[in-house]
Amino acid sequence: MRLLVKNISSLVTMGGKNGPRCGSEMMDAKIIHDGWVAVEDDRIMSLGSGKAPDKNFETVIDARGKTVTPGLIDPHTHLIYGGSRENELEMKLKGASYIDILKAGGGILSTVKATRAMSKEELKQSAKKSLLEMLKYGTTTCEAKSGYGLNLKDEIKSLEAIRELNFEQPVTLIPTYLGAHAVPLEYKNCREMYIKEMIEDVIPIISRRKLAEFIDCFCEEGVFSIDESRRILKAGIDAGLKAKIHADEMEPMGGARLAAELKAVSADHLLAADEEGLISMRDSGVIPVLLPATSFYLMLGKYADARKMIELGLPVALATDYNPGTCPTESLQTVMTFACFGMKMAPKEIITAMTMNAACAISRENEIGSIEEGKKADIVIFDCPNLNYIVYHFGINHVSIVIKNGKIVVNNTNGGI
Ligand code: IZC
Ligand code: ZN
Repeated sequence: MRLLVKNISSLVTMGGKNGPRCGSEMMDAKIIHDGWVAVEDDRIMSLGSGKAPDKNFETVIDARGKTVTPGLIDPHTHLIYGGSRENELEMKLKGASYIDILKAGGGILSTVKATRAMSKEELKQSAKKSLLEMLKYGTTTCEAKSGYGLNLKDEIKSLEAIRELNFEQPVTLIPTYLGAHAVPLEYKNCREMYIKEMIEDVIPIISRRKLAEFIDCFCEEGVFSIDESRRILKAGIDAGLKAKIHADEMEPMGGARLAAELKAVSADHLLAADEEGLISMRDSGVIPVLLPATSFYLMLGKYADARKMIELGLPVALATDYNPGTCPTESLQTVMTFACFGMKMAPKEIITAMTMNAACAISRENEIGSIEEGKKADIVIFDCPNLNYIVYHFGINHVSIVIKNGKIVVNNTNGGI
């Protein structure tokens, strides 16, 4: 199957090294004007500017007036869960904090109850709806965490759901084990036993069955301490998993430094990270994954300091944090709004953070994250004349066409391509 996208007003290739784009490099999105991209089967065959090749293509898309980018990559989602938490809204408006609600047995723990009550099939059906939504907004790959089972059986159920979903719908999923998301109620008075069971029983099984590629830990005041997080993540690393960490979101815990010490692939959130922690991340090659839609939704009145991270030379990535409590949105276009107007990131930095740097945050930079010869043909066509326009005109879906593995999977043009 051969497909051609031609007459592209603005082709954002992200070409160059398959690796993190650090600091000022994030402004270099390698944009081609009047471009074209040729696809063969699931790969990008060639690209250029000016006159497109006129070989026999089965499908030709005219992208005049449009902007084309690599498929968006969401490197932090809590995809697999049961129920929803709109009941917490009024408590929040009255001033209850996220941690207050969790300590009262709500928050994550109420989602755990709903998730345990659902079968794997039910969880998959629910996640499929979200994945279709992601795809419509331009996401072609996402990381997906477990973390609402919090026992061997239900964590495995969640990770198996992720594995199976990879074959049942177009979005590529990267599985992460997040048993250290909260201490489940039944271990409330013996948290050490829960940690020991994760380390001695659950992690070895998940690793042996190759159910996860990453291990993550919610390192936060009132959830898991630095020492506990270190033990859990180390156990995962020793078992062959790569590390991610929810770090320094609300309280400055030293999560950024721990990520550097463990050579984690990413440290996520980082609102309260100090400069020393950020520098240690930079020097150890840890990707900061920022989640500004969550900061907005938690009404924190502040965002992670993206400008400082870029100034320090870090390769910032962006994600939704899609989850039922602190960020119920699948849309990376929504995240663009908060990245720009909350964190003052420029559109070129934002697209770098949602493509190449996001690919690095899930160790997929050799396969996806840019439009270059030989890469997977994951491509989004936005009905916008240039990149700035996507961010500028906010609150709507700009996607015209999504191509995944060389196939059109979303088409909002009424068939008139
Ligand atoms: O369900 O509250 N922050 N984990 C860490 C979450 C948010 C998800 C949730
Ligand atoms: Zn999260």
